[in-house]
Amino acid sequence: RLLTLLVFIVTILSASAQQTAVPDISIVPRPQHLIVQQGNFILNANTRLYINPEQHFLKTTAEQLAQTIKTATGQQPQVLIKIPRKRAANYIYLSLTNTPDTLGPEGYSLSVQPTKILLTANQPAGIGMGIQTIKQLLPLTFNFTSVAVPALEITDKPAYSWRGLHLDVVRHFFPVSDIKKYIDYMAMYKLNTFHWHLTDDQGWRIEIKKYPRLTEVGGWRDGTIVGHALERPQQFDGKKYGGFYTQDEIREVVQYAQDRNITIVPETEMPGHALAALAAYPELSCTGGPFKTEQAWGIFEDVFCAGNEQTYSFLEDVLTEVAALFPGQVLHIGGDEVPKTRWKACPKCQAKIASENLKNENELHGYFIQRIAKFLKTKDKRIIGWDEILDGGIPNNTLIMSWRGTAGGIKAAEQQHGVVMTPTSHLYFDYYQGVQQLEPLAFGGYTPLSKVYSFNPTPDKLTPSEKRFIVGAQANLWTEYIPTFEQVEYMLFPRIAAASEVFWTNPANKNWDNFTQRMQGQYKRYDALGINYSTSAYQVKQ
Ligand code: TNX
Repeated sequence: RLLTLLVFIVTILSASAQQTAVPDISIVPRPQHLIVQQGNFILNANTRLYINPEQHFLKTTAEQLAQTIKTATGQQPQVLIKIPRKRAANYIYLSLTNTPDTLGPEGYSLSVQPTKILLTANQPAGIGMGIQTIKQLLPLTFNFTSVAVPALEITDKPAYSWRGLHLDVVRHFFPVSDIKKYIDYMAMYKLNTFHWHLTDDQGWRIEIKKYPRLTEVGGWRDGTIVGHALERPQQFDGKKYGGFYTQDEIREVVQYAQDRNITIVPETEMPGHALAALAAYPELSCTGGPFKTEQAWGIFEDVFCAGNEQTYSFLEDVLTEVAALFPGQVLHIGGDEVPKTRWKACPKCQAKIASENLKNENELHGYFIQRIAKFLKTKDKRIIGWDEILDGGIPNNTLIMSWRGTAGGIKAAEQQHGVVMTPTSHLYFDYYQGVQQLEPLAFGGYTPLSKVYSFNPTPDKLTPSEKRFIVGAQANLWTEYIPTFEQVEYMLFPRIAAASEVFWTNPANKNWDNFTQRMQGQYKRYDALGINYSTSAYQVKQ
């Protein structure tokens, strides 16, 4: 008793002597409903963290919150697996509930009261999303013994179910530690789909047990790409460059993402952008090669040979391994930028066109994609492809990634295919975000923060029933001009924040001025996290 009293007095004294952090409310993406109330919840070393004992699976997520609390208060609460006592105070309680069941798979409701913080959701992913909101209510610096979290009520859920971010690890390679950071950044902004671009002309980055040469040969090239290597020979260093992920590493990343409610959609490019694979196995081309893993970027005429049966058995083997590694239901099979030059000149391709009653090489492209889709269906997977695949006809249940503007997506929705909008015009983060002369070399194009923010994934011209086929949107980060992870961060931040609001927040709640105000709080967080963000949105116009 005496001891308790003593502890109590010491706590009171130290609390009054030390600083209390009062974070501002600058949540991004903006929640659907937010009401700020009187008072604060005081988070300190006495704060308890509970999860519902019937929901053990919330433990991993709760531990992530415990770690953030440690960063804020210096003390990491233990996760207690029980219901808090009725009269308990100063606790956080996470639990799933079916009432109200209007929150959907990722929605949550957060109630911060002076005595407790209650986070409820219908499904575990909702708890994960709510925790991201709590994190944004806490400071990111040490040395506060307590934090005053403003009392508030939030009910929140996403506008779109596919909130994607893509990373090209081919043009430049990033190790697992960087990929995990990338995933953390996605989680921070409630993004849920990581499109991992793993194969292309300039490299093959995923270990395939049956075809070791894919990474032994295709994983490496003779020099780094800085822009057009061939146009800028002075920047071409001629040093062996590359890398790949082992299957163990892939599994590790998949688990890491899963713990943060992120699904990975791996991309295995076909039939184009395939030179790394052809360098390893030239017999899969129309001409027989030889080939080298490409050093420049571009569109190349040598692609997988669609007339060669070996191509299909090879790709089926590869996709069997890929399908086993990634538990998500969707696999990306590329399909973009496929020159038909080789197929035109290839007797086997012409024979295939005749035997399958196809009209031309475009239909052969369609045949190719459909055959792969059919195979993947036997593995219980559905495909997504770049909008070019619409041209050759696609099976039901195929998703379209509309990158050449929104036209492909509109066409796909009209044909009742699911659509992810990712137009170069608004969501290409390899493009400049400020005045070109003041920016580091980038791909071209111009996608400033305000333009990203202004995007509406659902085109007005669609009918209400067609609109339902827009499953979401995604930002893409191609890395031809991005050799380091520091540069990845620069291209990503703060545009990722604008994109998250496009994907999560209802259009009626979006407001540019309000967003830029909240961004001031976000920039402080980037500083605390040591993120290399761009301030180009604040450039003085020349
Ligand atoms: C087009 S987007 C490509 C990529 C490039 C990108 C650069 C797409 C499906 N294909 O191969 O990296 O432009 O912005």
